[in-house]
Amino acid sequence: MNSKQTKSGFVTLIGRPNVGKSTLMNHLIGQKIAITSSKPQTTRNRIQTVLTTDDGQIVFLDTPGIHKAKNKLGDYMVNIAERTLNEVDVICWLVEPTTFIGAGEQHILEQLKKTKTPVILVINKMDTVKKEELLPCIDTYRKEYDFAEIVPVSGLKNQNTEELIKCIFKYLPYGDPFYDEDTITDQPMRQIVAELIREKALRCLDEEIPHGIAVTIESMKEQGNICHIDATIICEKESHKGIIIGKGGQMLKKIGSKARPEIEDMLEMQVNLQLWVKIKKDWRDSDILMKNFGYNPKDAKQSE
Ligand SMILES: Nc1nc2c(ncn2[C@@H]2O[C@H](COP(=O)(O)OP(=O)(O)OP(=O)(O)O)[C@@H](O)[C@H]2O)c(=O)[nH]1
Ligand SMILES: [Mg+2]
Repeated sequence: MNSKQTKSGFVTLIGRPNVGKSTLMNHLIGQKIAITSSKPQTTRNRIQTVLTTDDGQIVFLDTPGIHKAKNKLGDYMVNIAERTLNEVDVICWLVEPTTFIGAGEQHILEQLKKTKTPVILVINKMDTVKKEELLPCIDTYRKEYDFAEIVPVSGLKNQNTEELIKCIFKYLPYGDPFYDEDTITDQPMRQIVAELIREKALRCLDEEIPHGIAVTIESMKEQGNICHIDATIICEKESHKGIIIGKGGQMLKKIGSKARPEIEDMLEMQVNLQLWVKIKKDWRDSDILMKNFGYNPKDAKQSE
């Protein structure tokens, strides 16, 4: 069928929180699957997406930002991210375009030194600096590690992303695609809906609260041309519940009205979205509650 031999393999996107991993992944596959926000620690689970081209297939793993964890959820997130390092053909390490290598980057460098997997250094957000500022940045990082490639990109503005894809293919093994070409992600629809609601909550709410919320889908039923969705926003404190609901329910309404059109676009049908708010004290430090909200501590354990 194919005159040309195709390549296929797994590529993880790792880096500190907020460097733009999810934004880049969405642009690479040309569809919004992972949620993004200006607040660190947005992504909490490994999210797999698939890019199929004439050259073959790349399976991307978007991961939570690697940070100093302050609770069990944080540990879970960091373990999920670091675990991918040994499971892939290529590691893309995303960094900010600066010449300062902080403790966070040093920690990641130490993890990279333990693997034999080729590492592509992706200097993201190149749109925020002048071209001449990139060279010193490249030099700084080159001294720290023997990268397979160094590629500046802008995920947000889609700059130089074709070049990144070309570089990735260089390091993938020859082989048949893992998934059929229509496959975009492994995320179940309910999960994507829950994440879209969490994204809107993250974007609408201030500082402290977003880190303590989770979203669960209680029910999702199609009736004729309408999909009825009941979802619950979980938070940690009574005071947070008040803020999430807002005066006269205004905040909850705002979150719902931002999430609904995106869910409708995705499901290609009308949506009736009902949002509820519940308190689960300290859920981020409870194995049982975390598991309930889709963060199974078992999944984060190293398999070796
Ligand atoms: N200017 C600029 N901003 C970007 C770029 N990529 C991402 N951002 C912004 O950076 C912020 C974080 O983006 P995310 O994609 O959520 O970052 P992340 O690395 O997935 O973050 P975590 O999931 O928290 O680890 C958002 O406000 C993005 O709009 C870029 O190339 N240029
Ligand atoms: Mg992310």
